[in-house]
Amino acid sequence: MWNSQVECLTRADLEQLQLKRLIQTAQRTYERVPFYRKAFDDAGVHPDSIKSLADLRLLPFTRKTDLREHYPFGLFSEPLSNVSRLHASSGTKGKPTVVGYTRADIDVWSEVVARSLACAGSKPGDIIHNSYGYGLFTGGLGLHYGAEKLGATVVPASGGRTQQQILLLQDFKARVLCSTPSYALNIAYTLQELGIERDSINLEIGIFGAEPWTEEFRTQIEALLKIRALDIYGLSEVMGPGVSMECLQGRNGLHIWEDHFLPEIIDPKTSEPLPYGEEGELVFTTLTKEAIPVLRYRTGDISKLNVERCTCGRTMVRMARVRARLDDMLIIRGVNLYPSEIEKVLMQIEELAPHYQLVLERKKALDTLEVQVEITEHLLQRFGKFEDGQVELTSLTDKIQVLLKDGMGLTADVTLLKPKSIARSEGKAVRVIDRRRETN
Ligand code: DLL
Repeated sequence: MWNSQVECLTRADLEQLQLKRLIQTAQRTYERVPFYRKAFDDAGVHPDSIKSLADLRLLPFTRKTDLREHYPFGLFSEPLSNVSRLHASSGTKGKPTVVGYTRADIDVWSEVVARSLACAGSKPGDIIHNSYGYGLFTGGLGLHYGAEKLGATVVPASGGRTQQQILLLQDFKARVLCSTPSYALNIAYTLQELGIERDSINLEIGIFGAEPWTEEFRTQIEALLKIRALDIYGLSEVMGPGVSMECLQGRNGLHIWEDHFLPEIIDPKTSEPLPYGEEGELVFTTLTKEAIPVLRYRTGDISKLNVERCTCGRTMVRMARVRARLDDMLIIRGVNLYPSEIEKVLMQIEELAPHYQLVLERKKALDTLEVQVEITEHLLQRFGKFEDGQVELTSLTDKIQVLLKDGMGLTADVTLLKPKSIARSEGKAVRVIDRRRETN
């Protein structure tokens, strides 16, 4: 364990620390950020009203739109002269969201990432190959600083140029791979395509996150790369990677570093807090952030919390693997579902490769879904040419349609593709192509 004193605090001591820090954060935001002062005043609340952790529910929520509306630095609680780093989202849905870090914020971030790496079984002296993108995205630099703090040797590979990355994996003999799960799969498939033996690389542990992935996806990556794959979670608005991490011993939920991030689960419709064990929207209040503290930030991620003691000895609450993002929910002819539910079905079919995309269109006011998925190289070899396998491919298509219909009541078109038809991920995979606006 990187910091057992903190990671194994009694719940009572932890809650005392959280309360002290919550009050400080409320004061900081009230005194320094006009947006929060107004929100407090509008709700008739003052930081002095906070007497216990339960009073958290008095505080205002923060949403992604609030960051956008105060672009770029309107929610900062420090002058830029005290901000040593900026990160930003790609801004595909409008203005990017910008976050900043003081020197102390970077230290805390490195600490929680070092804890996360150790939690996954990494240790000082490890060679850590970091394929998260470097740049405005928090993945690359976030993992990098934490790995250095741990005392590891970091290979700052970033995303892309996969063949070169494989060469580095072979020659530098990294034990730990940090990447999105979809990029790890890309590496695994590229190894196969190049005819490179798995045993020419030294990987033992994968630290995968930044996008939703299913247990079935984990099984595939672990089998192909012969590693233990662990889930890391985080978001830029709260810090970046390292808000929570699955432990090697328990592998049943991700420990939230609660001395820095105070979690809640709320009902997304009523905004009311839900008890431990119930699924809802994950909300975080930062407890130590200086540059841009956030109160009750609504992540849009669906999860639940488990406060039972973990076999690893850590007392920090665990969040369930993020099932999906609220805004990723698809409504297809009255059926509500998330991409991960389709992924689960596809991953169980032996003849399919784990490369898929979901294409949404709107035809005569009805939403339609086309599931595009690649067949395995192995199946293709059975026919020789894709075109020669029509009979088998038709029956496979029917089988998938029945599984989707029986499993989730979903009527979808299924298109089978040759291996390598879908663009390989180099960072966060694009699973859904939404053409509903164009086709309406
Ligand atoms: O993705 C930070 C990160 C980098 C996490 C590297 C882990 C590893 P953002 O770009 O701000 O930050 O995206 C945050 O990504 O709200 C989730 O929807 C999703 N996400 C992150 N980690 C996971 C995960 C980084 N382990 C958004 N499982 C979050 C599922 C995840 N979704």
